Amino acid sequence: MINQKTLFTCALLLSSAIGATANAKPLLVDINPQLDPINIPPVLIPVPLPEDKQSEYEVRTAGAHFFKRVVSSTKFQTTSSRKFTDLKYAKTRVMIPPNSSALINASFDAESRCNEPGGTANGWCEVRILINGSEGAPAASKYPSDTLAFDSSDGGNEGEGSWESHAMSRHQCVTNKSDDFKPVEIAVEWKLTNFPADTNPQFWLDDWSLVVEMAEDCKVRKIVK
Ligand SMILES: [Ca+2]
Ligand SMILES: [Ca+2]
Repeated sequence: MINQKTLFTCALLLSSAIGATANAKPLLVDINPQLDPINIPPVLIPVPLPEDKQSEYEVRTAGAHFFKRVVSSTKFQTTSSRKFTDLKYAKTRVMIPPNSSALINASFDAESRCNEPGGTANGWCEVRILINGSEGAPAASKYPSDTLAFDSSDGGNEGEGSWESHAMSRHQCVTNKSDDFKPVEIAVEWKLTNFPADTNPQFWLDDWSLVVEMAEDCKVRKIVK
């Protein structure tokens, strides 16, 4: 789906940044899978650690599904925003029953185009799904610069006719400890990432669907090394 999305890692010495001893082991950090490693000089880049440590992986388990909603559109939208903004109409609200928890599963698929006329930047077009105010797991956008490329411009090789079909899903346990139903909003946001400021890339989405499901009694386990 993303031809140039090649994972690479950079050995990063953080001893001075975090006050560790000179004997501290180098920390391996994914600095940017979307960038072409051929064009990046092999230097140590001072990537700040996120406030809360990333899990190696996470497991969410629930029982039977008890709810499903599908929001969809056949009308295209475009954005040139470099900051996350709402994908119009791709938003809905569900209700968590009193004194319960639910696994909320949100899936999004669309016809997509991500292009920069005349440009050669290794930019990408990013989507995130907010569940109850924060990005559902895997929360890729929470840990820049290794964020999710829903689509990419392929270094300028994508054009006005580069329509493709892409998909993603996000998940979250939401607990309602009250005696009333708890409203929870699910919203799709989109933006352009890593394009130079003086360029005019465009992100197109069309024929999209947002599928929201809930399953009863959610438990989450985060595995951190
Ligand atoms: Ca259409
Ligand atoms: Ca593409």
